[in-house]
Amino acid sequence: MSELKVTPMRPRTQTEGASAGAGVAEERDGQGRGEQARDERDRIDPAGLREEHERRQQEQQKHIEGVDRETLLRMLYQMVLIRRFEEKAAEAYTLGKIGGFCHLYIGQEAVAVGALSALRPDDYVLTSYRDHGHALALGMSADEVMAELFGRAGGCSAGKGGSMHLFDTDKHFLGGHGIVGGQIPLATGVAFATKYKGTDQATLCFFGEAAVNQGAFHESLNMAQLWKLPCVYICENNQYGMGTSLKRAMSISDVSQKAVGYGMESEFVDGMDVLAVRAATARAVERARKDSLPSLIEIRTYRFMGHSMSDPGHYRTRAEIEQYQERDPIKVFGDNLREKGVLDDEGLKAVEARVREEVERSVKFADASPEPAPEELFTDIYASPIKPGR
Ligand SMILES: Cc1ncc(C[n+]2csc(CCOP(=O)(O)OP(=O)(O)O)c2C)c(N)n1
Ligand SMILES: [Mg+2]
Repeated sequence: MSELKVTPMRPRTQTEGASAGAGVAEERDGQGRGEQARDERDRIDPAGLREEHERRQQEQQKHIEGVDRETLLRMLYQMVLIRRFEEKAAEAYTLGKIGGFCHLYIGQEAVAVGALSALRPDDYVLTSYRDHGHALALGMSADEVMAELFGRAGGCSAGKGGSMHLFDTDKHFLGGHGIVGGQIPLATGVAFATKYKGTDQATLCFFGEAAVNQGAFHESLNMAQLWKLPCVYICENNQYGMGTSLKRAMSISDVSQKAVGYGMESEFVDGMDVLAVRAATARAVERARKDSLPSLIEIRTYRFMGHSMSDPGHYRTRAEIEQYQERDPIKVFGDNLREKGVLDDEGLKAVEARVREEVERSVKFADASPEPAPEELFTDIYASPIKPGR
């Protein structure tokens, strides 16, 4: 169907069935015997996983040779920054410094960092509420992102958006959206606008796999292919929509196949390999820029933390999480960079130290930043703001 190569990662054998371990299947709401039998078939095979892990490790080492050192180190820095930033955000949340919802990206860092590394600064980016990683990977400062999480005036959305509504027009980052799938038609419209204006900008639209069953996704893909819009649709398939596993909610498990019905190019990528994500996105962005054509990329990933800060996690087992943590995208990349001599232990420690300093500083900045002033209540709400008292 396309010149893009699909690299299957044995999706159905390694993942969702893990919670069939002793006693856990009964805990899963609404599952019958048939489902449990399927879980048995899908049970994790540790030896197979290890073998695959090693194979992918070698694959990434080969990719490292084709990317310059500065880019590699920047990607590592961004991934570590996202991880440590979010660990700090989780701590601040439990201290009551962050209100409302807060969805962590830990485990998925390679997706935002790899994909956004393939963009030009004037390309557009839209994503869901799980947006801290994208904002940081786009170069937004940890200060303004942390202050936004704290609801402070120094935040990127002036403290009125919070965790789910990060935004930066200078960086062409158009949100941060709380409605599942809401950003998909918006991104389609942005791609339409750039095409109408005759620019060669690409638009990247990130969303979770649970958004794919929405009508808006299908309507958007249909229009994008029909009108040849330069939009790259990136499904971050972390395999769960809140507490519901993909296989309980979707009739097929390979999201990339959804493109077939619209005659659109598609690709399936390992989301634990930052360089594989970068390469696949670069191919799709080139298609958008040169040929004004859309693409769908399914990036198979995993979130190590709960859906949000209030997730009891009854729908999966610790064993399943640990299986994925073995393929932690930051550890894999760091190990490979060391193996290939791009940096040594000291270099890695220096990255951690720089990141820690940046994150600590962001908390101080957010703490010191004032609450938004009451008179700001009506600003930045509509393009033509309603004047108070009218
Ligand atoms: C239209 C709509 N329906 C339901 C919700 C509630 N909701 C918030 S997150 C979520 C799950 C989305 O999962 P997915 O798209 O896979 O993204 P992930 O959270 O895994 O990143 C749901 C159902 C919502 N915000 N918007
Ligand atoms: Mg999901």
